[in-house]
Amino acid sequence: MSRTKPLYRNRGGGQTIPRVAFPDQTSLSLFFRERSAQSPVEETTLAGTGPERVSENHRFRLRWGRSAHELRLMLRQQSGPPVFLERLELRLLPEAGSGVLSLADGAPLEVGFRLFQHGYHSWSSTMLRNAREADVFARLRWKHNLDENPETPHQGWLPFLPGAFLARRGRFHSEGIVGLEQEESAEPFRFLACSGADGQQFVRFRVVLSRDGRLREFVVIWDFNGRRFQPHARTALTPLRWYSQQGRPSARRVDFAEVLDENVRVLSGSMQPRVNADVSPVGWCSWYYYYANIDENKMLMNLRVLRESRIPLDFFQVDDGWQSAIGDWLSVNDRFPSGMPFLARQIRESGYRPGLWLAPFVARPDSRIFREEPEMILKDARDRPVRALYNPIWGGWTYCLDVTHPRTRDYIAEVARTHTERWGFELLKLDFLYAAAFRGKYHDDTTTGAVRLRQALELIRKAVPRKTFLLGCGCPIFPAVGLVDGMRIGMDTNHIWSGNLMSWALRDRNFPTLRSALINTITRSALHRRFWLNDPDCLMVRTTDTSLTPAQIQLQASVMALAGGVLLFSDDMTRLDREALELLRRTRELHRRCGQETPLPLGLLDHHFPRGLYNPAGCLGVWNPTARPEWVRVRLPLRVDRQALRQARDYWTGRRMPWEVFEDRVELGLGAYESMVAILW
Ligand code: 9PG
Repeated sequence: MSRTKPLYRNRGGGQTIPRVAFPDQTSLSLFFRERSAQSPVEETTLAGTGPERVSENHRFRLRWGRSAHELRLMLRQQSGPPVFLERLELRLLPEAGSGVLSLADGAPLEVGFRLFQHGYHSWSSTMLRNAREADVFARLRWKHNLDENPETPHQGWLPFLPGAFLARRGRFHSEGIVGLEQEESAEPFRFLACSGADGQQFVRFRVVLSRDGRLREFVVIWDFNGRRFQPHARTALTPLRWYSQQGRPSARRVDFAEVLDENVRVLSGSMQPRVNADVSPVGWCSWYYYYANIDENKMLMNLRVLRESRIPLDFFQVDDGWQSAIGDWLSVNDRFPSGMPFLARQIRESGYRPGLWLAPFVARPDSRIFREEPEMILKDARDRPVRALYNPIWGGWTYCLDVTHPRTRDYIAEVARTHTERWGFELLKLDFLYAAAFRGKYHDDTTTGAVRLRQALELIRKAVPRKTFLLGCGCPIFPAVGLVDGMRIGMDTNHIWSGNLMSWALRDRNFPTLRSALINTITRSALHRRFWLNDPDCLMVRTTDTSLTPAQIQLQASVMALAGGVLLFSDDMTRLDREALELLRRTRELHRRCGQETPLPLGLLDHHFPRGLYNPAGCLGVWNPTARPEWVRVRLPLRVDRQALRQARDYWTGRRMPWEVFEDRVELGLGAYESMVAILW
């Protein structure tokens, strides 16, 4: 049972005014293609009010089902030939009626408000944005498609022009979840909208803010991804849950994180998430020290040191580098001469559950399946293989599979069965899953990206034993709920703190850095134990081969332990000194305590890197993630006992917390990258 209590509710209490009037103050447009998936996009308006809207010039009918906080839509094509659906756009009309999402109502114009922008998949950045920022994506199209939604308009792709001129400020897309907050007025306003998990379309939100902080545009977009739609067919649109509140629920400033937390908790009640583990598992992963340079001997050496260290672990996971080619998951390369069943047995005999990495929906041209089974490879309209990514480590372009083709489905199921039942792996890290949602000429052209991904994951889930731990990675968020046990919720970590020349040149907000990985770990806390167990990516404590400072390493350990998700070590265990091993041990101890709860970010929309995280197991972390000393102010959740705060000690040093405790916050001075974890009881 979660100990997280709702702080206030939308109904009752008299303080809350519903501000969004669905469906009356909205306009609706359907975008589709008539003759083929390549013909021009047409737009039709769905007119009318009340429970039904009908298209003006074509033959669509849309029914509304709505309760206080949920919107359900059903689309039907009345007659005519098949069409290819692109998207449905629902636009809130700020000017219609009284104050529908008119955020600047009564607020001074210069007061900006804040946006909670949620990313499309595991690696996509999730954080605060404000009206003066631009929605900056990587310059290169393929990089955008790698870790953002390829269907979301990509601004500023021209490589030689400074992006700031191209990317308009204040114009954002948020994927699956969006939050808006305007706090600086007499009547603070909060709005949150969230996609349901069982939907057939990805939902995204387009939000346009003017420089002075007013809301200019708010659009909900259901993405049909070009799917074919038959006459008389019906389709349910992904349900939308929303929450809005204006006025002060109590004298104290409520953190937006609490609104998000409460709503994701309610939403997850209508799903069947796989949250079975009492305490989130701990393990070792080969990637962040060895990358693809692994071999049997290195794996056995690490096993031995881990065993001798006596740090209790659940999983030992072999990452990328064992397979004979990307796409050929049934054969190993010659660096694993004794084969994978042997390695799995060695891992089990050391007392750990064996884990294995694979990227089941992509293939490289040098793989057997690419050469011999062309029907398994997804093609575009001009019959060229569809690129999933460019990975220099693998040798370059890597392509998508047609996951709807029966031959591909048989192969994927056979791979999943072989790895688990025949080879003996109990955890599969399924990577680059976003590829199943790419566009192309699919064998089944009635599927959307969200449906293809969900069906492909269902196939794997059904093929493996019930206890198998499936860890999603590079995976769009919503379709995976209920199918994976764990999910990476941030970009790859790294042994650098922040961006380098390359990330700057690419203007890449998802570039793998420790800073970015920790931001997502904090900002996506609400998903943990609601949708699955969050995986913040690996903890690295080495003091050589790293440019991280001891303070940054401790900050990493503080955030990862408090986050309570899957905790994976990823160092060469044979090279860690005593102090580093001791840090692993202590982090694991803290995690044991925090690993049963959903943590709460503190000041989620106060900074891009929120300054604190509260774990209901009685631990409250605060940090300064900057290179200069900082006076840190952290908002407190209602349920934290103020007396306990005054007496708390720092987990790392055992010293009394040097903070000043106020009614609604704590304040303290912290050095560069300094972090503390207060133990409250
Ligand atoms: C294995 C890795 C690790 C890691 C995953 C994922 O664009 N790229 O070339 C690219 C390479 C690696 C990557 C993401 C993108 O990381 O997140 O934990 O398993 O694959 O290859």
